Amino acid sequence: MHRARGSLRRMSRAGHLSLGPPGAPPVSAPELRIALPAWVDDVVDWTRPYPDDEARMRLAVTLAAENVRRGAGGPFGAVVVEEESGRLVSVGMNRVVPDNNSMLHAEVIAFMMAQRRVGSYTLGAPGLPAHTLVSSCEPCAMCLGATVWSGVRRLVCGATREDAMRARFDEGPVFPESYRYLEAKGIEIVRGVLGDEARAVLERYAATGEIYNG
Ligand code: AZG
Ligand code: ZN
Repeated sequence: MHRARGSLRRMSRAGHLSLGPPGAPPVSAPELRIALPAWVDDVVDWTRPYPDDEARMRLAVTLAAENVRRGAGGPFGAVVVEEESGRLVSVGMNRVVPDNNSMLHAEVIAFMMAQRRVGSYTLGAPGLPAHTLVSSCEPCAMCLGATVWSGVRRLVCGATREDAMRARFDEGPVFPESYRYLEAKGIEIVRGVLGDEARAVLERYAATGEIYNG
């Protein structure tokens, strides 16, 4: 391919995105594909119900731990379940580094997959059952915002924001008022479920892994 000197023309590994110089229109129609890694199906049992917060959190922490063990991303996992039935709707794990995408936090992936699956941009759409997000760590600023618009009715957290910051992650501007805002919207918040196990994954990653937003 001819490359003009100083041009920012680039082709992604998948060949989807080609950018010209700043200000120029894209050379081809951009496309972004977000996929879960194949190992997810070795770790996740999609057929069983996850009836309580501990069972749900165990899966979120397992996803985080496997992500670290396989060198597949940051030490965060998340799941979306139907609150009443315990049916598993989606899972997510941090994919920032392998996919070169700062948005791909575990919670965001779980929300996107869940909304695709139910066929609605909100999990709170009329006629849908109530949904819960279970995250191995309290959400960062981006994911807490995403939680508001996801349509979930409950948020269940494992490790704390302080645990993540101790592992050198910058979790952004999250304040007690941020949580009060969610509660005022009718979202129930539960903290500290399997907190020790979730923190241990953060600590393991901090010893060796790349801190991409510290
Ligand atoms: C993060 N915090 C949470 N909660 N989840 C992720 O995927 C993150 N990535 N960086 N900080
Ligand atoms: Zn986040």
